[in-house]
Amino acid sequence: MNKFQQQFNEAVLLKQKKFAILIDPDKATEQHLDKIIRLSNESVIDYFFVGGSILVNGALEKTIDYLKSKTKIPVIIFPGAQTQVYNKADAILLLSLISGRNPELLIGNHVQAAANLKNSKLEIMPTGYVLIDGGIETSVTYISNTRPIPANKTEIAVMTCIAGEMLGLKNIYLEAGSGAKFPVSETMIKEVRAQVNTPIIVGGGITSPEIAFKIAQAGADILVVGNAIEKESNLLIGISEAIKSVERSNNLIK
Ligand code: 1GP
Repeated sequence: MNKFQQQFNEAVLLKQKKFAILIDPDKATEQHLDKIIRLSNESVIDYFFVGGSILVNGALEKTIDYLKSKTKIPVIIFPGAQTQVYNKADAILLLSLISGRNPELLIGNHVQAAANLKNSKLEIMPTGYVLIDGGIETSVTYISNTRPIPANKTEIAVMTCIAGEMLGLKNIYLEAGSGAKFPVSETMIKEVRAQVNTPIIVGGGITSPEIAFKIAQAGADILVVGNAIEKESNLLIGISEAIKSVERSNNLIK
């Protein structure tokens, strides 16, 4: 039933590290997707996350159909809006923007989307979405009309994540925002890891294997990379290798 949530939970228990590539349907040409799919077969990619802040009508469906026709890698919708629900994906992150104080993104949109989600066959993955300042104003802070948690306010981030877990959210997503100048800090990831038991997803500003390595080592269970791979698709090989090397060294230590 909850296949993907179980995989995420197992990643925490077994100290596995998962790698997700974020595909923005508006930017994804077939040529780009083909390249990513080919490279994905040569290295380890665990998930495609698909979604964007603003989407042209039909782009989400088209991208998911294309991925599904060409690869077996699971597709998880990472919705930028309540309309981004499509049955052919495998699962959807049901995001509650718990770092913000915008009621629509805490519960309003969920009410609007509830009937659609209930009728879909998607696995619903309740996720506390926590925006952390990544050094520039990103689309998500602008569109959500919320302020991110300052990068050095680890305590606020930790308490936000604890509250999210206590409210019953199954995953925590620490998000520096697409195109962030700097990713979520290792200190913050380590502290959150020490205080919550849910899987921790980290994204935004992961632009190199070195950064991915540090983020995985700090305690992220699932790492999400978008922009860097959009610009240079070959990077996914090095990033995948860096993430999986942390998993291997964890398993040696066990
Ligand atoms: C996913 O928004 C991120 O959490 C993706 O960020 O595009 O900076 O990799 P980048």
